[in-house]
Formats: sequence, structure tokens, C-alpha cells
Amino acid sequence: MATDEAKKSNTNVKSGGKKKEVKKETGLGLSNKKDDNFGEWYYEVVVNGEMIEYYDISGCYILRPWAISIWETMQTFFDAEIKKMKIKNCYFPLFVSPGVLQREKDHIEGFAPEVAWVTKSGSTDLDVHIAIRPTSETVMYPYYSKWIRGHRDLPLKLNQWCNVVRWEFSHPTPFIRSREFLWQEGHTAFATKVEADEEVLEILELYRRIYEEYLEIPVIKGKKSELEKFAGGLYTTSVEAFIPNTGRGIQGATSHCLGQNFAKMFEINFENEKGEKQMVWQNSWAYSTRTIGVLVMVHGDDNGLVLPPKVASVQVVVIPVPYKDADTQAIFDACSETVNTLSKAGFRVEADFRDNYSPGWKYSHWEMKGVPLRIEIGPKDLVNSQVRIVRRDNSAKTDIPMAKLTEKVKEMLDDVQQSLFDAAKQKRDACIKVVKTWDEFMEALNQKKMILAPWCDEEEVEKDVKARTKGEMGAAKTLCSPFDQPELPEGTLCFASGKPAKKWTYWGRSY
Ligand code: 87F
Repeated sequence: MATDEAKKSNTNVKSGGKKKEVKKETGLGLSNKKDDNFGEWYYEVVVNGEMIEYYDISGCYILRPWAISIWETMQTFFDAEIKKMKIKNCYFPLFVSPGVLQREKDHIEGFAPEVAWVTKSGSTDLDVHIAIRPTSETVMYPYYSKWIRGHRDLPLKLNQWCNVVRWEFSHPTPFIRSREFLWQEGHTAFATKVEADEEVLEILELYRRIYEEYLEIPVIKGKKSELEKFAGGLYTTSVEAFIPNTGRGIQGATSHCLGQNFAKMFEINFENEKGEKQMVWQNSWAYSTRTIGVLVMVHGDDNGLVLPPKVASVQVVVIPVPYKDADTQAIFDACSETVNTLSKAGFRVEADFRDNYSPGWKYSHWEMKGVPLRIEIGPKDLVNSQVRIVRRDNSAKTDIPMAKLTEKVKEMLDDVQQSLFDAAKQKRDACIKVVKTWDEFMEALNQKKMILAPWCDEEEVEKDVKARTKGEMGAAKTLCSPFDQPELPEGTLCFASGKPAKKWTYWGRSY
């Protein structure tokens, strides 16, 4: 795979450094196919689809309007939902003092190499170095300790939309693994564990909805193993997606119950109704711009991005198709009218009137950007009072009478939205393999499957599976134990240890 560095300037360069030969005349099109060279295909799609521009610091990317508009749609949904739950937005500083960061040192130890530090101002060394937040527990919790006094101060439910920095050393990938990314982080404190437990699942359900109802990506809700959970917390829940092309699971979002660990560290106490001092119960939860990467990987195809209508900033693009002797002005007018009609009906629609590009070039351009529907209007359409609608997801072409435009566009957008989910689910489900023995497990792993296996739920056994599957492609680990558990008959044995199985768990390689 070409390096991050090499991709900055030219996305049409193959790994070998040779320029691609095809589609020279337009400069459009991808030189890599999704099924042949997935990694390179992904880099090309995010750049040519105008979501990402490479930046001169490795692992950092420019998020262009086409990507940010998707982020904003998810943000609007999630923000409204958490406000219904009485969670309030706030903003804490980007910088963390070393003292406060150390208070969390037990579990931060593993993360320490990823923390970026400010050590200078101008040419002067700072007396006290300042960390850049990789997550905001240590930034926020000292103030939770100050603000929470009595039971009337609870629950305290805050969220912030911000950027965080984690100086990753493993292979950076736009959206999926970047050194700076955007997320929301929710941090809540309750008087009781019952309330905390309930919120963990309520938030997880919102994450499921982002993936399944907006991005049309099937996810599995479940609990992380002891080894894979957030070490600072009590338990971790997640939504897990799967990328069929690489055979890797990907954690879509996490919702943690922190228990009272941080309350202990940061002395977040309150006086209950009886005047007794108690520690709060806390949760934290996040989803990030990684969602966009999963979207691209799951739905994109050899012609570029494929966007679900709900998150596409342009849902319909109207392209005039003038012929030599046709009445160009009349075609342009029909396009404008189409845009007006559809905008008034509430669709996000744009016409591409640029006169320096051919209709064919425009088709490829908007296909690359993943616009769900394309409307073509040419002389024949004018005569017949119709438009031609082409679906991005399956290339189906339909001629629609002008009189039925709004109704048909609505129908087709809904259908595209649903079809994307159905196709993604079918592909994902075909990658799930249920196994009972180690041999079946290894076979499925080699076939890039997501594996559902009965497990004894012992940490040592998971470590052992990791060790036994170590290799070039990375080791297998648990993805989650699904909340939706198939029946586990008495006497079922763990696929890896042969001990009695306690639960069904998903395993696989992962991002
Ligand atoms: C990297 C450097 C320093 C992850 C890190 O998941 C610290 C950390 O604490 C770190 N990478 N984490 C865990 C983050 C846990 C938690 N934070 C709030 C979440 C949800 C949002």
C-alpha cells in the first residue's frame, strides 16, 4: 500500500508509481476497484469524492464540505435526541495540565504514548508542558467534583462537540484512524447505578439509529469483553459494524458505564437525602467522524461514493442534456423549473449548468460524489413532458412524467435509502459464520468472516486466541457479546478452551 505521504499530491498514482491509463479524456473515474485493491480504492474515493484533502502532517486530513455536511446531519439528529434526554452541551478547554492528567495514571499508562504535548511558546520552552486532550475525563471531572455537592445537583448530564488528538503510530486512514478527529463526548453523573445503566443503553440505541436509520449500515449492539472494555470503566457497550471487503469488524461507537472509578479518583461525592456522603455513578459515551469512513467503505462502489439520501447534502442533481440543434434555453428552463419544484417540496436539489463540462463528465462527477438521484433533461424529455431519473445505487433508469415528479422522487429516495440497508445487511450477514470448534474458527477467520462462537468468557482465553492468531493481518479478538444472544444449549463448550461456554461472542480481526 502506498504511504499516506505519497497520496497527498496525486490520487491517480498506483502503488507502483505509474499513472493510470484509463479515462484519460475526463480525468474522472477510479484507477482501483473496490474488490481488487480495497485500501487504494478507499483513498481514491474519499479524495475524488471531494470529502478529504490530504494535508502535510501525516494522519491529519482536511474535511471538505461534502464530508462535513454528513457530519452535520448526524449531529443535528443526535443533538436533538440528547436534548430530549435533558443532556446539556458545554465546552471545556483543549489543553490539559500534567497534574490532572496524572490523576488518572493507572489506566492512562497504556495511552500515554499517544498524548501530544505543547512544550514551547515561540522559541521559549514552557516551564510546565501542556497536554492536548485525547479525551476529556481529566479535563472535566475536577469540575464535576466542584459542582456536585448534594443530591439536588444530580444528575449532571453534559456533552461536548469537539476535536481530540491522539498521536497514533499505526497506519493512518482518513476518518477511520486519524491523529485529530471530531466527536461528541458525553459525560454524565448519577446518584444511582440504575439510572446510569439505563442511560448507557438509551445512548447506545441512538448510536444504532445513526448507523441503521441514517447511514443504512447494520450494526450489532453488545458488551465488550473485559480485555476490550475501556479500562477506566465498569463495563463498555458498543455498536459493531463489519467491512466485508477487508473482513474486519469496526467499533462504530461506545457507551460506557464508568461505575465509581472516576468518582473515587476525582472525589466526585454528594450528600444523599439522609445526609450521608456517597460517590456518584458515571457514564461516558462517544461517536466520531469515523462513522463517515464506515459509510464510504460499506456503500461505496467502483464509480465512487454512494450516499444514503438522508445524509446526502445534494439528494438530486439535475443535468441539462442539450443537443446541437435543440432549444438549449428551453432545456435549461426545464431544469430550473425542476429544481424549483423539488426544492419547494423540501428536497435538497441542485442543477449543474456549467458550460465547460459535457453531460457525460457531469454524470461521472456526481456519481463519484455519490448523489442518490440524477435527473437528465434533453430535447426528447421536453417534447414528452418527462424527465429521466437515474439511481446511483443500482443505475436503474426511469422516465417520469413531469406531473408526477415530486411524488416519484420521494418514492425513489425512500427506496434508495432502504435498498442500501438491505444490500449492506445481506452482504454483512453472508460474512457471519457460526462456529463451535477451533478448526472451524480458523477456517472462518481465513475466509475473512465475522465469527459468532460460544466462549467461556475468560480473559486468559481471549489473550491466548490473540496470541494463536497473531500474524501479518493482525490478531483476532472479541468484537462484542451481542445483547441478542442465540440459545446456548446446556453443555456447549468454548470453541477455544473447551471449558463450558458462558455466552455467544463475536470474534474477528478489526480496525
Ligand atoms: C488516548 C490517549 C489518552 C482512549 C486515549 O470512549 C487517553 C485515552 O482514555 C483514553 N484513547 N481513551 C479512552 C476513552 C474513553 C472514553 N472517553 C469519553 C470514551 C468515550 C468518551
